[in-house]
Amino acid sequence: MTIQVLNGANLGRLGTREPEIYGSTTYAQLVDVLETTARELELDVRVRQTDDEAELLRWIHEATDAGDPVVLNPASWSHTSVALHDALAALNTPLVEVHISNIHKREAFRHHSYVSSVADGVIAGLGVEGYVLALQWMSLRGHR
Ligand code: CA2
Repeated sequence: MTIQVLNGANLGRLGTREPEIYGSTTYAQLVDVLETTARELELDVRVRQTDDEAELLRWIHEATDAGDPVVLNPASWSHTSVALHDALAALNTPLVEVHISNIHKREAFRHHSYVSSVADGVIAGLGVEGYVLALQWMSLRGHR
């Protein structure tokens, strides 16, 4: 079983602008941190990012078929995508939604997420450490 850490639109640009909102960690550094954390927790993880919503849907279908847990930062698709909600509703493994920023402290259009109602848990506003916490929860729950 592999924990799929999936990242949506524009997160590959992390660390290049808006450090006051998203911090200064680059996407490559985030991948490094998560791979190191996974080794320490003896978890098998795969970290990916896409700017293509269809590709993200495909990865979720693959995780569903493989029975893989998912840590997901859906980025802007959180606020727009019923297709993402529908794909995730079919996932029969743990799902943690992660947002680097606290979406509830920001513009009103970010306050609703189509993902939260099908997630086991939501972490928002704790920076990139939110992903580490999600992996720790997976480990505590024995999802490895
Ligand atoms: O806080 C989060 O993690 C978000 O999911 C990030 C999304 C945003 O649309 C959500 O409302 C909240 C934005 C991802 C774009 O990230 C960038 C970061 C730095 C530079 C460019 C893009």
